[in-house]
Amino acid sequence: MQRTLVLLKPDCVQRGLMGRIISRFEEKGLQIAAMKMLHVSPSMSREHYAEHVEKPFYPSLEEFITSAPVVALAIDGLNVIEVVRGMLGATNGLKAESGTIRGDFSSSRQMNLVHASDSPESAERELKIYFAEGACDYESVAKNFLRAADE
Ligand code: FUP
Repeated sequence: MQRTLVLLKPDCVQRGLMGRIISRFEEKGLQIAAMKMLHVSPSMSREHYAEHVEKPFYPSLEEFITSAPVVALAIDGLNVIEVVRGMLGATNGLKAESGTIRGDFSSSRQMNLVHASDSPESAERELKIYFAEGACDYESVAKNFLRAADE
């Protein structure tokens, strides 16, 4: 089992797409372990996007991510980091395949609706930023109908 950090970004909140996108994770059989709405502060943005802080597009990215609330989720599942990245599609909504979240709902590189951790190391780091208090461990009653016991 793995845990990943997902952020529904300000464009997702403002466009009223939160429910539809959370549903896709639930429908896939992934387990939501934590969820909250918050404003990302400039210092949280710098921590989250540490690898991008020196890049020319960073000021605009910070302005966007702090412009309205986001919804942070911790999501559990088998191989969930790769699975969720696949569900999101390519970074640029114009290039993301149809059937992916960005491919279906975004036509922008910056306003691509959802962030998800891209590696176990990123997930550990990002989960600490948004869920320092931890998440909820619980057993899914549907689990025996989501996968075989040896999967
Ligand atoms: P991703 O891992 O798909 O979220 O994408 P990146 O880590 O490459 O980029 C982080 C965020 O910066 C993305 F949401 C898109 C944004 N970005 C820009 O706004 N402009 C750019 O030129 C590149 C990325």
